[in-house]
This record gives sequence, structure tokens and C-alpha cells, in this order.
Amino acid sequence: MKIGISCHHTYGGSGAVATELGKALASKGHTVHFFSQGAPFRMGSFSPNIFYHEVEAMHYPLFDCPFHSLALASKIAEVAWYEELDVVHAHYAIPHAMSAMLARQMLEDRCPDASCFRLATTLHGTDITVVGADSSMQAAVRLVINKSDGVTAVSEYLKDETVRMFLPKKDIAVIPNFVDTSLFTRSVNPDLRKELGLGSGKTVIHISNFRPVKCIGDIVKVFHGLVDSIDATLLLVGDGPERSEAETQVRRLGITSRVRFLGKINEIVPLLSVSDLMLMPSNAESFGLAALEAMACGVPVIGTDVGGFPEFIEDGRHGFLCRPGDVASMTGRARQLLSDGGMWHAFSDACVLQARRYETALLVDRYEAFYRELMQEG
Ligand code: GMT
Repeated sequence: MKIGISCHHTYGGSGAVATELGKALASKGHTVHFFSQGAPFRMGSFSPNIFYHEVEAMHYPLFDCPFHSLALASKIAEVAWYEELDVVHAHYAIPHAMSAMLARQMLEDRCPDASCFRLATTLHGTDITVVGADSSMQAAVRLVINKSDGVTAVSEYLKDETVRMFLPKKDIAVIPNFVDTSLFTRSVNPDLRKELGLGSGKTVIHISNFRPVKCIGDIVKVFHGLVDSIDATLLLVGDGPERSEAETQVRRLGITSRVRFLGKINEIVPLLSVSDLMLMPSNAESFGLAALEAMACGVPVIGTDVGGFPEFIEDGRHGFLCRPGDVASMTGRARQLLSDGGMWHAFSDACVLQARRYETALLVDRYEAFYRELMQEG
């Protein structure tokens, strides 16, 4: 198949999923064209059947903001026509599915049945729970859901939320996120432990784009509650709006020597491999890909009992799920897990097994079958 993938290129789960999906499809012999504003952060090295089309919106003094969605639509239309794409897979309803829908309209006079490509849309979470929840965007989100040929959501939770909020006419299939366990596997590098100054203590990790929904402040509080009884270091990987406040909090609590702000790092397996616990206290999370990737590397997770987490993290087996904001429970659970070696090993092994149920190859097959269905219907 010839597949177009429209996604965010920035540090975040939806871009990671879209890029890993494209790479896996390409390795199965499909031709993949990526559309984004910059090279997707997980793109990696050259592959003969992957093409990347940078979308640059026009800048002109009269315009307050560049017309990215229109530039994207024009680029999709152009590439879809010349490369004869079978499917365009939009990751995010707004703006990607909207732009793809418009691209199809741009091609209407050239392919009168208006089906020059099939439009698949994957909802990732923020497009529904944040963008879609904004009243100014509701009609647009509902329109693209209904106009897509097929729609998927990354968890049952997100599907249910979408149905509740938008009452779409379209069925929504659930295809969960995935992880390549041949790459995401624990392999401890003693030099890295030394470089990070980890010594013989425990390592707690968090990876995200530091948006308010990630509750970075709770991570710092939980860690602060741990360090009087446990020799531990906190690795904070990523960057975003909450980082500076978290740095202030760390200084105020006097734990700067125990916390490393590492910024955005693309190669996270080495960091996960030296970690003992992942903290994900988000107050909303449609899936939580970083937690699945941690589990594949044998890192148990303390997360929250909301969103998609309970669909793949079993409380008391792969980690613990607490109420959002319940710092005391999270701290107690983290202490329990980090001080009981037997429990930690059992959880770590169970995490690795659980991650295999979300193996990339299995879920990529599901996407392939989904595309084929759309093409047969067309
Ligand atoms: O979590 C983020 O802020 C990034 C965001 C994104 O759009 O990249 O992640 C969303 O999509 C991921 C991939 O499907 C999911 O694993 C995340 O749970 C989801 N984020 C939220 O729902 C907050």
C-alpha cells in the first residue's frame, strides 16, 4: 500500500506512535509518506520506502498566524495525487484529519468519486479531551470524525469519551498503542549509571512533555517524600511549560542533588534500563505510551486510576494505580516497591510479559487490516 501519515513531529506520544507505525509499515514493504512541520522526533535514519514532506505555512505580514492547516491540506493533496496514495492516516482529529478531509475536496475534480484516498483518523487524547472539549472546536472535531472513512482510538476510555462528547455517527475501533520489545528491552550500561551519578541507590524516572496534565509537581512531592528513607535519584526527561516551576520546587525542597532535569532525550531505552520505577501521576491520560515503554524495559509504574492506564497496568501486578493527586498513597506505594526486592522483581517480570501483549508487530497488523477494510469499502 501507499500510505500517507500526518502527525505532530514534536516530543509526545502521538508523534511517537505515528512514526513507529510508519517505520514498521515501511519495513513490511509499504511505501510511507510522512507529513509534518518538522522531521518526526523518532524518524531515525534513511529508509528507502519512507518519504518525508515538510509542511511550511506561508508567512506574510498581513497574517497574524501562518495557515498551517491549509498548507498541510495542499501538501497532502499534491502528494496523494502524484504518488497515488491509497490511505492517508491522520493522527489527531484537529488539524490533521481536517486537513486531509480538505485535501480530498481539493482533488474532487480530478477524481470525481472523491475517493482518491481513504481517510483513517486516529484519536490520541488531547484532540478529544482538550481541543475537542473547547466549544470553539466541537463542531470541527465532530465533522472530521464523521467524514473520516475509519476512526480509531488508542484506548477504550478514549473511545467512550469520544462517543459521550460527540455522539458520532461513525463507529470507533480501538487499536491500542504498542512497543517494539526488541528495542525496548532492559540493558544496563554501568558507565551511564556512573555518568548520571546514580551510585548504588534506586532510580525513579518520569518522561513527558511537562504539560499541566502530567502533574509534575506531584512527582516532585512523591520523590521528596521518599528520599528520607530511600537512597534514590529522580530523572526528569522531557521539557515543557511545567519544568521551570518544578525546578523551583526542587530547589525549595532542598533536593537538587537528587534530581536531574535531563531535557528532551530521544534515546530513552538506556535511561529506562537504569531505572527502578516510573512515576506517571497524570490527572488524565488516554493511554500513557511512556508507561508501556517503561514496562517493556522491566520498570514498574506508579500511575493513576484514570483514562487508559487501567487497561494495561494492573494495580498490584505491574505497579500501583492511585487516585490523581493522592501524593500520600503514591509515596507509600513507591516506598513499598523500592524497598521490597522480591516484590520489585515480580512486578518487573510481569511488566515485561505484559508489554509483549502490545508488541508492535501485532498492532501494526491490526492497522494494516484496518486500512485494507477501508480500501475494500471504497
Ligand atoms: O501526553 C501528551 O501530552 C502527548 C500526547 C500527544 O498527543 O502526543 O499524548 C497523547 O497521545 C499518546 C499516544 O497515543 C497517549 O499515549 C497519551 O496518553 C496522550 N496524552 C493524553 O491523553 C494526555
